[in-house]
Amino acid sequence: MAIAWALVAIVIGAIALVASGIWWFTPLASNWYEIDRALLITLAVIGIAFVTLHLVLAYLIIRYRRSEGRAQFIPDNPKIEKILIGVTALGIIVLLAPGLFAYSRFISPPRDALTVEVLGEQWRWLYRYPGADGKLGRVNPKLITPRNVFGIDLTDPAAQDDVLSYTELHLPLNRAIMLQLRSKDVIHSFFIPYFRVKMDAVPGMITHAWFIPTREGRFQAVCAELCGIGHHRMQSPVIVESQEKFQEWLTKQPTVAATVKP
Ligand SMILES: [Cu+2]
Repeated sequence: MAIAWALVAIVIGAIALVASGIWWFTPLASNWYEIDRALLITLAVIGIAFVTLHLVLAYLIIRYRRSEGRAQFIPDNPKIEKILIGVTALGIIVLLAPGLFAYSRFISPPRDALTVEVLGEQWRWLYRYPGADGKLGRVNPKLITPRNVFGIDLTDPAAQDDVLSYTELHLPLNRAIMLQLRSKDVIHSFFIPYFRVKMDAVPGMITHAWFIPTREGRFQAVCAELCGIGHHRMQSPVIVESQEKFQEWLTKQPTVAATVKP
């Protein structure tokens, strides 16, 4: 009996926790409402399954406890099996479909997106913007020095006007952003919770993630992959501002030609 009541208490506690909202999502500040929708549908499906299964189990424990006689053994029941298979299949479809819609959008970024390079290293995030030519210059890990932390190929004409930010990520409001991620040492994961953006930065390869910031303000990027003793301080401010303010900030930042070149 105690087990049955414990199951009921778990169900009530779980519902109260969700209803209280203390661990609810941060308010969305990007275009990725599909991701929130997929999460909510997942929560609803597993929530219904969780509550139903726990309550059924509690009921069965009480109904067939020893003083009430033994439960009856039924070798098989095709009708119940058909219902269970049908409900389970439906549940899996409802769980998977919204994620596929979100994923199809995720893998088809807008063509006019602004490319920003994010470089992870133990333990900070560095950013590089294309200059007026709209193109990021070539990089080569062999060219990395304390001065040229990005490993930029200084002979590449496209690299000269690249703009570097060693501390903050500034983004223009309502403009599609394509992040291009690299790592210099171990696997990091670039995560901006308010934007629902999270992508691994892996040594030896370039990864991508895109989004549209839809709210002005200050946000935070963190590392979501345990990457060493300084992992907890691998974070940086993310500032979303109007196109004009963004442009003003960008022109004040050091370019490759002005700072990295000897
Ligand atoms: Cu990290």
